[in-house]
Amino acid sequence: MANDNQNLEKLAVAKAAIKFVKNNDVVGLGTGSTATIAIKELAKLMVNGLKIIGVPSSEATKELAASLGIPLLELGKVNSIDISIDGADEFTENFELIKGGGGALFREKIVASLSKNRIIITDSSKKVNNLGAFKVPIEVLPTAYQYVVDQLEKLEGSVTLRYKDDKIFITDNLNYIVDVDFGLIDYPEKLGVALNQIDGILAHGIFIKLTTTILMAKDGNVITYSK
Ligand code: ABF
Repeated sequence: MANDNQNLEKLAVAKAAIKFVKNNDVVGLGTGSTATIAIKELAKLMVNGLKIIGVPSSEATKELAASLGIPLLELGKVNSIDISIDGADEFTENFELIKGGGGALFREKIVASLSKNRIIITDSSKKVNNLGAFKVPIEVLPTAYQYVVDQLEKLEGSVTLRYKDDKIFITDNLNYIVDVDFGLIDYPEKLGVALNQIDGILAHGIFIKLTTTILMAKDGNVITYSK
């Protein structure tokens, strides 16, 4: 559970992120605790007249947004998003991210890919020189599980099937998540390409060239990294 200071940091970056949202924007709504705060702040602006349409990146976000009265579009029926606001598990100053700690990486990646402007909201604990301390979440089709594990091990990954409450974690898309330790990743784009070649992987949590702005809370300030 985040402490008060962490919640204040999340609120600060959330408030900074929603300043980028314009009236009548189609807004990609991220997943995770920081994105949740941003969604609640967006709902407050709607009370003051902001008009947006949301595109949720998970069932949890869909339920939250619906409960706040945010009009929603179904991700599968959207061909363009004006701005998306989402969290991350790790990021570098080269705008390389690891996402998927919350298990929503596939839809998050589709939302980001559809977005003209992509805002990542984080805190200083997520900033790293090299990705990899956080294991790479990978969404795997259950029917391909053992094959994918073998291929990941050939890439020198140490594979852990994700569980939740003593049961295998099942994503919104009815797949498994494996968390893979590749050690510190010197060439994340190259690893991402290799992962994309493995049949049975729906998506991996290495996000490259999918971010335009990173907002990082640090010591009461918001630091902006922009491309
Ligand atoms: C989501 O934000 C996930 O990709 C990532 O795991 C999570 C980070 O969550 P939090 O903001 O709670 O740290 O986009």
